[in-house]
Amino acid sequence: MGTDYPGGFFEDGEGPIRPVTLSPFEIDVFPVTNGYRTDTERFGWSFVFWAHVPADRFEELVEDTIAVTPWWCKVSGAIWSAPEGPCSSVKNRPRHPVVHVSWNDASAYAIWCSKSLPTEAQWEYAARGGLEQKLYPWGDELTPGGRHMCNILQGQFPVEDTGEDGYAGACPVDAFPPNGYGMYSVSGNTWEWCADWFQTSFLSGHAVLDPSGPTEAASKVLKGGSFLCHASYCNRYRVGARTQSPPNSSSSNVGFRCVRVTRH
Ligand SMILES: [Cu+2]
Repeated sequence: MGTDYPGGFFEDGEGPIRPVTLSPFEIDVFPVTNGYRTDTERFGWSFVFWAHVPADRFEELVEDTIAVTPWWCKVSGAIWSAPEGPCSSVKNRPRHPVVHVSWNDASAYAIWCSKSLPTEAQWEYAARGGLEQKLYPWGDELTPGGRHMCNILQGQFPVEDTGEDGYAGACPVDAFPPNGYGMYSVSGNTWEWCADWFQTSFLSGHAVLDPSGPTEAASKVLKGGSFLCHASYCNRYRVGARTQSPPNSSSSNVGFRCVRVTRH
C-alpha cells in the first residue's frame, strides 16, 4: 500500500510503501450513481392532505380523492439531483456517479443498504486490481498506446478542459474499461469517500491487519482523483495518491462506492 513515486505528493502521506493484510471483502464495481429514483419521482405524485392542496388549483391537481394508495463557487440549491443548482437535473445522467454527497450522506447510504464505506486500505487494494505498485489501475502508463483510460482534465487547469478523453466534467461510471478486479471509474471522474479519518504518518515494515485509520481527525480520506485532476497540477489520479475533506463537505466532483465484508 502507498507509493514512493517521486512525482507524487509526499506531504499527503502517500508513502512510505508498506505491507497491509486485509480480511476478505467485496467492493462495488461502480461508484453509486444517480440512477436511483425515489418512489415519489417514479410515481410522479404523492399524498397531500386535502387542506394543504392549493384551493384554487384543487381540480387541476387532484386526480382522485379515493386513494388506493478561486474556482469553487458556492451555488445555492446545488444538490445531488440538481448538481448545478436549481434548473439543472440528473435526468440525462443516470449512469453518472452521484455527487454533492458528504461523507455523512455516503455513510448513511451505506448503512441503509447494509454495506459500509471502504477503508482506504480496502479501496486501494481493490483499485490496484491485482497489480502491485503500479501508478494506475491499469499499469504505469497514463495513456497506453495513446488511449485514454480514465476521465481527468486535458487542457489548462482551471480555465480549460478540452475533453480530449471524451469528457469535460463527469462521465458515466462505465465509460472506461474496468481494472483487473472488474472495478470501474477508479481513477479520475469523481473522488471517492473512504471510511478512515485522514492522517499522513505511516510506518513501513511489518504488515498491519485491516488498517482503518486514526480514531479521530479533522477530515476524511478521499481516493481516486477526479475529472479536474491534471498532470501539471494534481496527479492524484494515481492509486497511491489521496486527499482529504471534512465529513460534512460536498462538491460536484466527490462521490463514493461501498464494500461488504465477506463472512464465512
Ligand atoms: Cu486532483
